[in-house]
Amino acid sequence: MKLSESAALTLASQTLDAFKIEIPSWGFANTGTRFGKFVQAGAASTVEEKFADAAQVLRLTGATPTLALHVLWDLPHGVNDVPAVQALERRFGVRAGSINPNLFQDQEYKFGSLCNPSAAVRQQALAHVLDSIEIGKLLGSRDLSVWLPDGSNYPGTQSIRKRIGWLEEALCTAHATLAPEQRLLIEYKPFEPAFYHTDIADWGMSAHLARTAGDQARVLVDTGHHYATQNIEQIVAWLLHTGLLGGFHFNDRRYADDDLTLGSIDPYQVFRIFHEIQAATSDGLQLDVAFMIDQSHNLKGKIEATVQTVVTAQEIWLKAALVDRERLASVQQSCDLVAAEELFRGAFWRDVRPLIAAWRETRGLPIDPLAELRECGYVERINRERATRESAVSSYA
Ligand code: RM4
Ligand code: MN
Ligand code: MN
Repeated sequence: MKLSESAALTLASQTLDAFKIEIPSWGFANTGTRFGKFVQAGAASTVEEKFADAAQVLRLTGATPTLALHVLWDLPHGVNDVPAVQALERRFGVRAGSINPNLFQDQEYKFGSLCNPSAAVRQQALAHVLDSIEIGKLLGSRDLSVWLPDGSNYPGTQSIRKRIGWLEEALCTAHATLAPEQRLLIEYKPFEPAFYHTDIADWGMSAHLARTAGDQARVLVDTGHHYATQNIEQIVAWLLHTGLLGGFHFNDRRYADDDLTLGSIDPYQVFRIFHEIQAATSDGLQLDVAFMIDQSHNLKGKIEATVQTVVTAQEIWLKAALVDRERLASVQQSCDLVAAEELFRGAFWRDVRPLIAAWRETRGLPIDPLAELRECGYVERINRERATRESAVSSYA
């Protein structure tokens, strides 16, 4: 049944009020490919600038109360940097979000971090993870997102099974130090930087490690970390069913881990993922899934790309909320394939922008966040102010 206009507006308001997505601090910094890095005058090079930019995105979209932090880039002195971050939280009205240990930049990690054959290097990596957990505790930030670059490039050069054992051991130790409200999210990725084997290559490996580590461990799905034809929403459905879905790193891709803007290549895939989550909620599953963005804006303006991403997420989340699930369940049950597909596609094709504009108006948000960003002069201002200092390029390719 098609909703009346006023029922759709009410549903839109409830849906959008509840929708929050975390933005990454590194999305505001200069990054690039492993070839040229094209620096932007207004790119953030300090954690203060990242918080300032995040506050703009929150002001424009109303949906991004937290900022994901990468320990090495944002808290280079570990727990000692916590008071400074807390001051920024207060000053900019943005909270610290997930904490991301960095296990891929130090020279010691050439042959791996938590899976390195050297016990000393494994210890160093574990100590960094434990520090990151401590940072999370002090900041009151719930999720620790662990991504490892570990793997090998050539067959026969490493014992894959020994490395599994080392990883299990490290994650169990890390899990034991979590505060009761903290979670350990384990991210997988099929390849890159390793090109023969990656120690946590897919969701099955993450799921096993999460179960082994303990009750507070979950799987983190980065949408860019799959082979090209993989059915990501099916993985999501399995993780929902098994209670192991902890969160997402959203981005889009055409080839590999491209870190392009969410929904820029395949918005229908985002819709299908969002549908699985909302269907699970309406089926009564208790979910606690963190929505995070993990993108690298190499060519687009960084704040502009972040705002565009959040707006796209709001649009697609609302489309998924407009699926008539009761009717869908009935046509699924009777195997009326075309009716089911048309109902599903119909929600995807619906232009929800007027509904979102109406919601923004009632919440005192700019009706067109991208236009407001252009008009408010913030980007020009930071381009001027930040142009004078040495431009820092993050090593993140
Ligand atoms: C990895 C992975 C991690 C991210 C790093 C920078 O590919 O997606 O989540 O923190 O890149
Ligand atoms: Mn990621
Ligand atoms: Mn990635």
